[in-house]
Amino acid sequence: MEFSNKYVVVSIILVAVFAKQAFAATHKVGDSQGWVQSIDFDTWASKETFKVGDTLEFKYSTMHSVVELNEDAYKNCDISTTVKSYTGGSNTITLDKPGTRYFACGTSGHCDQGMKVKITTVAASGSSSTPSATTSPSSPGATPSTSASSCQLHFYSFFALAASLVVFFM
Ligand SMILES: [Cu+2]
Repeated sequence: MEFSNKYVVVSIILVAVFAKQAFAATHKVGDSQGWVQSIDFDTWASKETFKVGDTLEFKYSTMHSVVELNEDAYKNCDISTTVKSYTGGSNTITLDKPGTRYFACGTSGHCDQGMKVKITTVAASGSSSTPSATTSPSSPGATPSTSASSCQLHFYSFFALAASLVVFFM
């Protein structure tokens, strides 16, 4: 009896560890189209929930790049003063803390054409703590995305994995 109790504890720990990882989602900017000029990225971002630990994935052709800007530079599409810049066609950026980060394309003129996105990251713990400041003015009819439900699917598959491990060792 004591023996199996030990595995119950181990399984709970396993589930907790896997669940934490499973909830870290990857957000592909622009979904299947990627980082291009023809997407309204504010609308895209409004359908996503960005949590600490999640990653942003930028995929783009060589005519583009990614620059991280401060708020003022973002508003003015001033790509001359960057916080950080990324090139190469594929970049993964980790959202390591709560707050708002600003990204644009570093190619001249592209930011003005709409290649810009504001990402507001919320704390990962409280799953229902949506920030009050993430309202996007350009998306009145946006529906919630499927990323939350895919997170849950991951969670349940990891739970099943952990549970089967426990059964196996018992
Ligand atoms: Cu561009």
